[in-house]
Amino acid sequence: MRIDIVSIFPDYLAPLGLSLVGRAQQSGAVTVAVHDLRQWTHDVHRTVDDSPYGGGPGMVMRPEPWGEALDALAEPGSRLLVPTPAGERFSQRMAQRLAGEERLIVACGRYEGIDQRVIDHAAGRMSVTEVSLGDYVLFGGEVAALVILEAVVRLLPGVLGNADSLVEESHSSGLLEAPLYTKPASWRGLAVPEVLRSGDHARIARWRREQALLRTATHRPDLLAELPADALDPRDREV
Ligand code: 6GU
Repeated sequence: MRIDIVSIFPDYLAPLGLSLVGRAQQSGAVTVAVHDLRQWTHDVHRTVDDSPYGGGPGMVMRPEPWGEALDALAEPGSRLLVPTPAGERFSQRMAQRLAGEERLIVACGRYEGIDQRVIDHAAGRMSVTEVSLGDYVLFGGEVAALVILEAVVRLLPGVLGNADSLVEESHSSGLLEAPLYTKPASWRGLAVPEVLRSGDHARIARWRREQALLRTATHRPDLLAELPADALDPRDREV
């Protein structure tokens, strides 16, 4: 996968060179290029924003630099991602779909957002997804891009050593993951649940399923309500 990110704060994306996303770049699973939007400005002030038509607070990103950026970066098959609190809600399912793309371009807006014509024009030549992390407002799309790309890159083939951890983890089943424990068996007077040390794999699987259901009911009842009817078996309903 190739990912091009456009931002007026390219340094904000530096963490993509670190840790496991950095390693995924070294291994060739993904290529990430960060571009400064201002390279596509032509005035001496390298202007990227202006006041909104129709009035209102703040500034809006002008369309010209974005248009030139997308002219330079778009290839057949590119998908444009635009992080915005007005977008479709990001989810593990969206991460899985995005992990199947060949090329992503991420347009990180600042201020109140990007002139809508940039998105409308881009939609005439490529797939466009406006994506939101949740119901709160950030200063710009950069941190959202970090979140989205980390979720996508870890799903790419060869990035996670253990593919099983993708099957078991929170959200892949529609439920939150059960609590985890490691050594020591007793810590500050708190014991690891006995069942996990029993070696009885069927009992352990049952316990984890119960814990996942209880946690989901407590923390995210909305997820339980969304589960398809066949996702719960009769034993689940006893929990
Ligand atoms: Cl994707 N962008 C911005 N600027 N704010 C957000 C967001 C995205 N998701 C939630 N808040």
